[in-house]
Amino acid sequence: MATRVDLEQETIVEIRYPKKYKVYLLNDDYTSMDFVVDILISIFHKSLSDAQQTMLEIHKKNRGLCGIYTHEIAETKVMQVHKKAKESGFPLKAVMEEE
Ligand code: TYC
Repeated sequence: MATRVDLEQETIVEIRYPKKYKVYLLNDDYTSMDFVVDILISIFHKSLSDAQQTMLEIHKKNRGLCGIYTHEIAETKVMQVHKKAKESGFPLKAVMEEE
């Protein structure tokens, strides 16, 4: 004869989230304020007033957070900033840092 035993089972699930990276713009003396605002709108999808605020923060504190992304997207944002800046003759730099 067989007896059915109902065992309670606990399942442990480990979820690993991808690391996130902060992308910052750095201040310099040559890039125009309008160009930085344009970058913040076109690459970081900020509103005009957000972009103006972030640009002034960078101007005063030397760097400002533009967004937090997965590695590949953060890398792409940095490359897009450098490409647009180079094309426009500005020395604007972006950096990424693990969160
Ligand atoms: N400091 C620049 C100026 O006075 C403006 C500026 C702001 C440049 C932010 C870069 O990431 C930057 N024209």
